[in-house]
Amino acid sequence: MQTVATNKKILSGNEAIAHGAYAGGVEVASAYPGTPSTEILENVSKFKDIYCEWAVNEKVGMEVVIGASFAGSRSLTAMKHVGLNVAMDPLMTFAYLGANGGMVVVTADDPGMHSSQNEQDNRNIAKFAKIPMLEPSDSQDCYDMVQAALDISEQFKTPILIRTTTRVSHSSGVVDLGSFERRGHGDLKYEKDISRTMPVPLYARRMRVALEEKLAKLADFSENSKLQKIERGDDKIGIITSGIGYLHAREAFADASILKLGMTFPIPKQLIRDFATSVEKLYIVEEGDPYLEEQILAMGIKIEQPKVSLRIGELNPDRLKALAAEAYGKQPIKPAEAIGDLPARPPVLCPGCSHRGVFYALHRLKALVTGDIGCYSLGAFAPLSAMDTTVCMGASVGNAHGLQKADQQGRTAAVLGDSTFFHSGITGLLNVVYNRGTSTVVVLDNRITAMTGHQDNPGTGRTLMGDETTEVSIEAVAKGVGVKRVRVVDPYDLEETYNVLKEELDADEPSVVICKRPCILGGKVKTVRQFDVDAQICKSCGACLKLGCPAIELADPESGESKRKARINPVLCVGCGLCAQVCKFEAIKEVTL
Ligand SMILES: Cc1ncc(C[n+]2csc(CCOP(=O)(O)OP(=O)(O)O)c2C)c(N)n1
Ligand code: SF4
Ligand code: SF4
Repeated sequence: MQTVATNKKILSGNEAIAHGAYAGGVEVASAYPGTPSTEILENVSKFKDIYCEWAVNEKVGMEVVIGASFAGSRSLTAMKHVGLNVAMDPLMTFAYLGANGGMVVVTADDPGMHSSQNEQDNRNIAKFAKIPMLEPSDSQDCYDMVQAALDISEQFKTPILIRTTTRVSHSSGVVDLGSFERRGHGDLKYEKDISRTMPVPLYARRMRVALEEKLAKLADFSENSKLQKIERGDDKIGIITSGIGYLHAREAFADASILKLGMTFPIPKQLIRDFATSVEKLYIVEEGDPYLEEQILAMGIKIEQPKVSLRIGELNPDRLKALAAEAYGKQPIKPAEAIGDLPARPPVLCPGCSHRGVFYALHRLKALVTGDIGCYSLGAFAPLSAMDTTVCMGASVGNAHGLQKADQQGRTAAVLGDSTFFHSGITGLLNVVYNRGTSTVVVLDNRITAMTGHQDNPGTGRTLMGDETTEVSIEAVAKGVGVKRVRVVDPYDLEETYNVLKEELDADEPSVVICKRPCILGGKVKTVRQFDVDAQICKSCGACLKLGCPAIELADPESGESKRKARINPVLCVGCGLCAQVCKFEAIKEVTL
């Protein structure tokens, strides 16, 4: 047992989850990064007595913590909402097997899609997977609920889900860490009992029945749990809410009575019934799907159906104030005016980004590009305009293979990053080789997981805990799964990149082109060069602008020239030299620093 001083700290929800995991005795944590969950593991890694790791994908992360739970250790995995889709296969069956050591799964949902390809409410997954779920509203809840969740998990022998949303994950608040002793390992250990760990039909059918019995017990627990709180106001309006909805409802409906549900699966039916009968009008405030609403309606309870819909996007005070105005029969609130006259700035790859040259070449090759998820998704936008599709992590490879098998004519390339390749690109590639495909897979190997904030991955040679490890070679993996044509190019060399891509796209067998250059922001690149445009030579042809480098601009209109010439912003230029390679007139030259 290790004693930690009593203290209060300002913590984001994600930091508070990490602190809760520490206090609650988590011994193993494994996760794959994804906004808004990434900082959970980054903060867990600060507690040296927790073993933690970046898993190659969420499914593996889930499997690792299941293994730790088998061993009797407390464990935690965290992921963004779409990550839970990847991890569903082991989770669904682990619900049958049940936890030994407490096992928490955090799903960080992203209403409003700040940094995600879809909006999905993973509260539905708790119900679907038949595992209990807690929903924190703020950082204090995050801290407390991780510890409560670990206890519930062990008490009921079940994995447990904690659902946060972007605001809960990223907002900071004061957390009272209390006076605690980090919980030790406890008495649980691995004990061989295949009737609990092997869901062959004989045992799985029994487990299925036991699971329903467990859910009934969890429903009783939910009914009487301190996680459910009633704040009595007047009895004219009652609100049932959870998660961030509670904070917004508290602000907008200052006088109302509120039932804040901390445990939202199973829901406490009797508590809800009693609360509903204690108020005149009942509203449900929840971010995302009508998850609570549908279950409460199914109980035959009357709920107000306001005109103001909360379904799509993030909740915010304005939306809740509009709902409150409607509920109290007041004038509708005018939505806040959008700030005008700000120039629209499309998202762009950083100056000197190693992905730029590849997209420039693919555009010139008129390739259909099945893309993937990473910084390189930005290759879809003008002027590069070189990506056609994005579905989910790793899908680029299967998508390209499908297009080819459906006889799509012309050049097709699957483009994905190094982290995405290790996450789920490898299996797609294996499928191409096995099924006699001819796809070209382009791996944009910038030696880091850039988009989520530069986390290590199997290609970087370093673990989350800072240890050196085997640096997995993408080239060797590609050859290992049976690809004969594997090429490595420097994407800063436009001619080489173009020629190699052309050859491989035209080849009638599977190929992999690894475009290798570290991310300019990864800390591994030292900027020592800079380029400038000689205005005397520049013919205003605009060729350099087609690279979409934010450092290249047009001279001011008042410069007096009939055509605006290109110029380079020295603050932004990092000297990749791509623009000098595309200028036919040699107007762009390296300058001495
Ligand atoms: C299933 C899933 N997990 C996590 C994410 C979050 N995510 C978006 S891009 C990305 C990794 C990108 O890294 P990499 O492929 O190396 O490309 P880079 O950003 O470095 O160009 C991650 C983890 C996601 N979108 N989907
Ligand atoms: S962070 Fe790195 S990979 Fe992402 S756009 Fe910038 S340079 Fe490119
Ligand atoms: S050298 Fe050219 S392309 Fe590269 S960062 Fe500078 S301006 Fe942009």
